[in-house]
Amino acid sequence: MTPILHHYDFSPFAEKARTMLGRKGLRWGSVEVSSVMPKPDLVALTGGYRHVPVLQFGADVYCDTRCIARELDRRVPAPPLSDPAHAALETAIEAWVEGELFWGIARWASGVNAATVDPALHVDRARLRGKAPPSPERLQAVARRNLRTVRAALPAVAGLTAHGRDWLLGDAPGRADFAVFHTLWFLSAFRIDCSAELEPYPALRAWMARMAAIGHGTPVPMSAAEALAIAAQAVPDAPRPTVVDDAMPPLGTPVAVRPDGYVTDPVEGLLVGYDVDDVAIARHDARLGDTVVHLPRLGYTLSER
Ligand SMILES: N[C@@H](CCC(=O)N[C@@H](CS)C(=O)NCC(=O)O)C(=O)O
Repeated sequence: MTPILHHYDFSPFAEKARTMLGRKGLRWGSVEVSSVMPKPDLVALTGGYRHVPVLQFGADVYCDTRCIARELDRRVPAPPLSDPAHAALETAIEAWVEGELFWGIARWASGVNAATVDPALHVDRARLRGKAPPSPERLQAVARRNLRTVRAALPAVAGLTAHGRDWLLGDAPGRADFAVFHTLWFLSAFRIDCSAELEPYPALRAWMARMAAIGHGTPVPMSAAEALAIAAQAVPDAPRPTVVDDAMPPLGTPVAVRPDGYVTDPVEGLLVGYDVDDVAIARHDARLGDTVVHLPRLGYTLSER
């Protein structure tokens, strides 16, 4: 079954997913999503999740790049995106760079580019945080503060290449590589390129070039209408066997799942499966029929309805 990625070009998390699809050498349907709300087709597919990227296999919808990586490794095991020998370090590095470093770079690069991007982006992102739209002066002040964070974090990130090998942890690119790559890629995603900050780190820049050379596989442009029609015609996969975890509600419970830290609609439906990493929520929609939306457990809050 052909994977379909819902994404937009300057999204770093989408770049992570595109590079993972490239690592697998896949041909994939490429659906362009708006970078700001409203996103009626994406939200119809996910049942409320508005973030990007989202990966679709038929009537199964995978939200968040960590959930996407796990599913890609299940469906297309070789080459793996994660190395069991380094799983703990991969998780720690992913959480660190996609937290502290990512937000430093995002606030700095988007502040520097405040006047080069659509003003609707600033309004949308402030609303996503439950805040009023920022003034240009505020964006500049936030950018400057965050450059301090970036400069303090980069030496430790560069230290990941000090061993002189091609990839950060093992003999092949893994979750740590994809996480650091898309975070640093964001330095160059806007019109004013901020990647000069990497100049003191030649080994890191050489590693970035190796990561970029992985490419994106073969994206095939697809309309949102085509992707939704594929979901409507497909039947979701049977849920995988569920681990026993008495902290989770029983299967069949109506639940709502929402990303932490954002003002956004939850995904609502029936809990039909979970493992230690992800939850599976069954939904019924008049247009799409039955779908199953998959989300991570970490970074999301699941509540019983
Ligand atoms: N933890 C998520 C983060 C996704 C994320 O924050 N994506 C950004 C774009 S890079 C986003 O969706 N921003 C708001 C939007 O596009 O509506 C993941 O790993 O996929």
